[in-house]
Amino acid sequence: SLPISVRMSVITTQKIAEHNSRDSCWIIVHGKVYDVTEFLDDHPGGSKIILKYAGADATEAYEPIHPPNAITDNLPTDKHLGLVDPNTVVKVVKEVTEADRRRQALLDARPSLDEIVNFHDFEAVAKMVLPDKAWAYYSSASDDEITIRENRAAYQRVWFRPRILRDVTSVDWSTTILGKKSSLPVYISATALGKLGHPDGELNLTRAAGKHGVIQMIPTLASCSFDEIVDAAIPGQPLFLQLYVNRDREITKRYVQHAEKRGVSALFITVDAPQLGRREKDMRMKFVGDDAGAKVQEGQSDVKKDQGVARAISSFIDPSLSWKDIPWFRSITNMHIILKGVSTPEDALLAYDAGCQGIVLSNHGGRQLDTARSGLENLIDIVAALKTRGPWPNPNFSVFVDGGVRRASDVLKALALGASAVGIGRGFLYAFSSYGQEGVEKAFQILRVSLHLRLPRRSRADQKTLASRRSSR
Ligand code: 173
Repeated sequence: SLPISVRMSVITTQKIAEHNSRDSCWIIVHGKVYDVTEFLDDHPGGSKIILKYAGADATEAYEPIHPPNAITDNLPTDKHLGLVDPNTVVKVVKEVTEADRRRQALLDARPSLDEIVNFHDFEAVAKMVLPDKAWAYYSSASDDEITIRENRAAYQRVWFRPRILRDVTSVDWSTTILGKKSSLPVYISATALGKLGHPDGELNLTRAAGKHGVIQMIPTLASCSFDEIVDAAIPGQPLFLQLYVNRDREITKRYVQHAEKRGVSALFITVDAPQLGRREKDMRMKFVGDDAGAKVQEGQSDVKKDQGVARAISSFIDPSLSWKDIPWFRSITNMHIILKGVSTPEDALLAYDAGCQGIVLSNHGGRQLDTARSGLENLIDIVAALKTRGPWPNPNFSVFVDGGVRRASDVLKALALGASAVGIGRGFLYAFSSYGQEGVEKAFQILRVSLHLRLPRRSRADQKTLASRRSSR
């Protein structure tokens, strides 16, 4: 076959602009032209948003909430019409809106990174600088948001009984997570739609993680494509993958096998979201902004009004997923298989007996079943149940916890109660939403210094000099 560049036709913007209606709707995404007429009613986010860009360039609206390959993968190839003729593109200077100006002012008013001392500070800055829709999506939890609060409260109800007189001159918290080295007993848990928070999206995490020896779990619903994220990793940087299982198992199979080929070593299958929780903060955002009020009054039937960002893009997730599917996953991949979203000893034992390599005690950051118990509390019963099956800690079965972890002391509590490592999602998300990659690096540093780890960069000689200076003072 001919190379793509020869086969692709070149289309003028004038021609594209003629296809600006429901009867014939062409759009431009990343310099390519697509006929989406027949796709309009299948678009998970509704047809109205596409029609807004009919005959024009939709890239800017498309970008934050779709991975680059979403359109190429979902649209039949005969609807890929060709390339925009660059000679016909009129460069429009992007109008700076009032909202843009307000956002820039908020970014300018951020405290300097030096002033950030804990994870709560990142959250406060993120709330201040994020666009309303992004904040609503990231921070929302289901129903009355009781579980998300409980996730924090659970850590605050656990008290230390510290042992004394142990030599703690050198402390080493580095560990192995599913056979991969990690500088901390913490990994970056998957969170969707990173570009709502920062133009580089998930790459902020990948780059910071590579630099600091932390493991990132790549989300299925990242804003960046899977390959962009893997390409941003340094050689040998360990990566895990979070998986939402598609109704079309062939798509899932291709995705999983591609990930394995690219070196991902563990698959975290999300099992607590067969249907998405009602996140009311996110849902209300449908009605906020430009034309929202009008839409309600018109009785618009096109946009499903009970949808927030998450629901709009989650229709591919298979609610029929069950224990019967686990052997199939084992048959398509050699990656470690971990079930993410386990809450009971019964299910922990089922996962163990099904041959999984681990579980994450998680309630999806309080975003799924409200009043589900915290992972930390569930940990106690679950570890007790697993001890009946074999040695503990079990080298072949890891138990992770996520939800509400904001401090190094939280990490220690989870480890003391039997967790192999803990996941942090929103904490790192807020760090890059407010300060990009540097924010994530600062977040790692906050954990490190709170665990009283020496910074790795200082040489031994430097440390001796420092020590003698201190003692001569
Ligand atoms: O918690 C979430 O928002 C989430 O997991 C999700 C699920 C489907 C689509 C987008 C995000």
